[in-house]
Amino acid sequence: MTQPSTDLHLEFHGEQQQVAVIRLTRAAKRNALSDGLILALRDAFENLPASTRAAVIDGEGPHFCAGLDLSELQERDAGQGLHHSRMWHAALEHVQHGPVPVIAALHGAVVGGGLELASACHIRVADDTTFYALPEGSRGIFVGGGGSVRIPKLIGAARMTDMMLTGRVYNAVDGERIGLAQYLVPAGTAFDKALELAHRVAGNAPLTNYALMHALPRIAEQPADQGFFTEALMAAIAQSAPEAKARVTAFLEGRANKVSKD
Ligand code: 1HE
Repeated sequence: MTQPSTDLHLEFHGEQQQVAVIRLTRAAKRNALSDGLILALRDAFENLPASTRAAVIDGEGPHFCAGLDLSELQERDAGQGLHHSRMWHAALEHVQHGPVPVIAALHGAVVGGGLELASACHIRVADDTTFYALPEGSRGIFVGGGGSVRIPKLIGAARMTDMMLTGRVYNAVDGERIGLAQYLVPAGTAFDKALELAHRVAGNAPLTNYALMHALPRIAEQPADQGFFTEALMAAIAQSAPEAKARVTAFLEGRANKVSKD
């Protein structure tokens, strides 16, 4: 484990401390992701207590995250660049395939590596001030934090190519329209909405959340025949859990909420 970073704040919400809030606290540098901050993020996800059921990531100050700390970019040769990118991959793997679903609360700049971080999360909530860009294209570099794998899954390779070739910036409304965020909320309310969603997610059966984080993305990559088979295995495992049986019984006995459009 690396040294605790003063640029990352961790707190817990809820009676059982079931929701972790992980906040980038480097506002003076627009939450730019230094090596130390990326490693701290990895460690935070690796060491979440067993009581944690969902997490929120947000950023202090007017911007979610300005991406890679460009002041650390200068002195790397090719080999070091390769290892640096793999370090980001390992850290964001802990976000995407860590212990719990992660909800990103977005506002202001969500750019470069900031968008790579957001795209490793399971749900993105953006407020009206949010804007998205991949300035790597104009800086003469390439994405290195998993963006070329994850971002096309959200918006398609054509839109990502356009963002990098032309420096196109998407505003909050268009970002939600193309799939960069699933929720669009008034300015200043992304964190509250993300926290509300995290509490709902935390209330799910753990195996359902596990299936959505670990089985669904793999099934989506599989040929249909294999996908159907993996789905059947996951369905059988999830429904055999005592918690699933208890929840279904509660509904049948009128003790659980109905689906409602309000
Ligand atoms: C930084 C960084 C950074 C700000 N690295 N120091 N990312 C970018 O190319 C985006 C670069 N940043 C910006 O375009 C703007 O800073 C923002 C739109 C995010 C915010 O603008 P603003 O006017 O609110 O802030 P600012 O005055 O530009 O920045 C405040 C300070 O943060 C300033 O330092 P100061 O010492 O002069 O106060 C900036 O230098 C500093 N700062 N962004 C380092 N990114 C795994 S590969 C990923 C590859 C990438 O992410 S490339 C894209 C990098």
